[in-house]
Amino acid sequence: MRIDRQRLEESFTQLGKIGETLRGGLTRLALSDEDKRARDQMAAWMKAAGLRVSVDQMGSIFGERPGTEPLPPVMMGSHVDSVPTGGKYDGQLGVLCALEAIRTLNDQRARTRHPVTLAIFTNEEGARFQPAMIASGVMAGKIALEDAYNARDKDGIRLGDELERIGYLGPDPCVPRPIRAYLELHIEQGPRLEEEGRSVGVVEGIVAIAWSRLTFTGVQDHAGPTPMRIRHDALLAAAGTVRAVRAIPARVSPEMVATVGRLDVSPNITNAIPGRVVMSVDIRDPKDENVTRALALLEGAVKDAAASEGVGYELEHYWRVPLTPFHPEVVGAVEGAARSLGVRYRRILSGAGHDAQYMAAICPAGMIFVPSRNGRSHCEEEFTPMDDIEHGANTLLGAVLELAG
Ligand code: HGY
Ligand code: MN
Ligand code: MN
Repeated sequence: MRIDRQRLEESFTQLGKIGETLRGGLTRLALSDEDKRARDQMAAWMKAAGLRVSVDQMGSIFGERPGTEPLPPVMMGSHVDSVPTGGKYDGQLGVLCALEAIRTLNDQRARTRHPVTLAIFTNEEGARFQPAMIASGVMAGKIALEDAYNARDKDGIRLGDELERIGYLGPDPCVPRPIRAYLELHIEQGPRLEEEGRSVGVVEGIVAIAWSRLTFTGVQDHAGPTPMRIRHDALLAAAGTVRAVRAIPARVSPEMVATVGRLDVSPNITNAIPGRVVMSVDIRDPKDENVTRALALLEGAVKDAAASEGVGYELEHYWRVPLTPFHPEVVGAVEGAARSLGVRYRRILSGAGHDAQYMAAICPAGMIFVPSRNGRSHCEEEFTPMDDIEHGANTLLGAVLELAG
């Protein structure tokens, strides 16, 4: 049984038009009008595939294909929201390969013991609303529903209000449910598979992730008459901290990554000394204890930067996900499918977070990676060749058949 490459490619092209950027990337922020249109398109395709479609309280969409027995479903999921000027493969590829797997089961009139469900999780990217993976986080019982509803974007708009506005505030409780296994096909977003000429990554787990929000409060003042000796410049403390964050991984572990991606300066004009800076810190490592050590180093660097410039600070570690190993049975099913297809694969750890990370807390979970050209992602250059997508989608189909019986 093989997926229909042509049909998959057509759906990819069509869905990719929703939120497409001039340079061929994707800007489809969670709960935006583009996200709504993509959700509506996916719901229509799911209905056309005969799936029973439902929406939960976090707006996640589920399409269930019945099994022959009343058993917990095998769920294939990912997300359709993107980062600003992101790519068309991150998230979108996973939901479309899952749809194609179901369409293939329908073509072949295949009957599985367990039902097979397609899941589309809300706000995986954490680009518009923090933290990332918020809907699977609520479902896994790691994030309170009210806290998720109260998450606000940079314009102060509430997640809960946006769910209502686009018509995806669903009735179904967003709580753990019986799931036989969760599978997510995703792009690697790193260079390894391509470097080694492999089409498929059998993902063994996801690294530990910590997000912090850091606010420096200095003294806003006039850039002209204020002598240097009496300044308390919030941006100077922030600049020192950006360099300190960059230096942390080398002091902790070769696998560690640390990133300052967001820097909001106010009042952010030429002729005023910045009184306030808000910045993000993203730290990841395969070992939880290394992340904890890095956060302690961050704390020290922030204290020094604030003290030397005489500014105040607030450092909030607001999101932490532990190293998440995937379930051996699911990893085995993925590896078995790749092997029986004869595709070149390797076992691999994910440096990016995914909904599978939270799903692993409530059911056996696993992932399938396909290569990213030059390892690039979260950018308009994101690309995966169709041959690799075909191998990945067939691996997904094989793993689902194995797990659903
Ligand atoms: O942050 C991540 O790793 C994912 O792209 N949300
Ligand atoms: Mn993703
Ligand atoms: Mn992403």
